[in-house]
Amino acid sequence: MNNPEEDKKPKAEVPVQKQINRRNFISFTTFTVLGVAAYGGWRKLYTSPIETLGITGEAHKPLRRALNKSELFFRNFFSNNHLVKTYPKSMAAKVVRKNTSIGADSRLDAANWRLKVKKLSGEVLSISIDEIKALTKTDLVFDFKCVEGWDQIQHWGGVRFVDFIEHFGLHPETKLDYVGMETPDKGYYVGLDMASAMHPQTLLAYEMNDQPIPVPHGAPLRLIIPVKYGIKNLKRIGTISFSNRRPHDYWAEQGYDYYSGL
Ligand SMILES: Nc1nc2c(c(=O)[nH]1)N[C@H]1C(S)=C(S)[C@@H](COP(=O)(O)O)O[C@H]1N2
Ligand SMILES: [Mo]
Repeated sequence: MNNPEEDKKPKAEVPVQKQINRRNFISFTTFTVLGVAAYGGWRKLYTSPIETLGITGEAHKPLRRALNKSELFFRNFFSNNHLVKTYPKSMAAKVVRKNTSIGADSRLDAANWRLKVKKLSGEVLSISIDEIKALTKTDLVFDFKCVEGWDQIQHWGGVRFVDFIEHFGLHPETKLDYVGMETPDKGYYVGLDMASAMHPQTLLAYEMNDQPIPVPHGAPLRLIIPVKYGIKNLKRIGTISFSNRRPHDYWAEQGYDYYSGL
């Protein structure tokens, strides 16, 4: 290569065909090396384990890791103490918009409704609506946002999730990463990261505009979680559970963002 004799020779003396062959060889080699690398990368992704079935549209783990990173960024950016903007009661809509009510549109058996809370010990609490109403009530007037593109200032009342946790001694459960909530018939379900569930404005709501929540809006108890889009605000809560694995999530299974944060 570094033969000085060779270097001195004018370029034109190298036969043209030879030059072309060398170029061809270089591009072929480069192409092959890149190709093998790309195939290897693709193969690695293709054969990587799939995320928990049914969640995040079954994304492969490396992709999920990228998603987790953006999720962490937003979690830190909107820290636990970051409060959502609130409004005076007078600004709350009198006619509240209604959206889908999957798992919450059948007749409500109010007399037999109980909130089931699955504790880590295996014990299942069965809590009546009166027990929940006996706890400190918090009102919240905020701008409710649906991913479909509408928003509305609404007034909800209920017990803060943190106060509920405190009252029922669920501290060990809050050490886990996720909270799962389902309708009594399991027709609709959401998974929530613990930080958002424990956000000081997250409510287990039983009132809308100072009245018991009407059935179309999630009677007798619904989730109001203002740091999330509407899809996570589960109506007619039946069961609450805690886990280190992502609980299944109705809309994430349809391809929506699992985190669905604002
Ligand atoms: N059980 C249940 N909860 C649900 C839904 C649903 O279909 N079923 N839809 C969600 C969506 S997409 C939105 S925007 C809000 C709408 O609540 P609203 O009907 O009281 O406006 O409820 C959320 N909670
Ligand atoms: Mo929504």
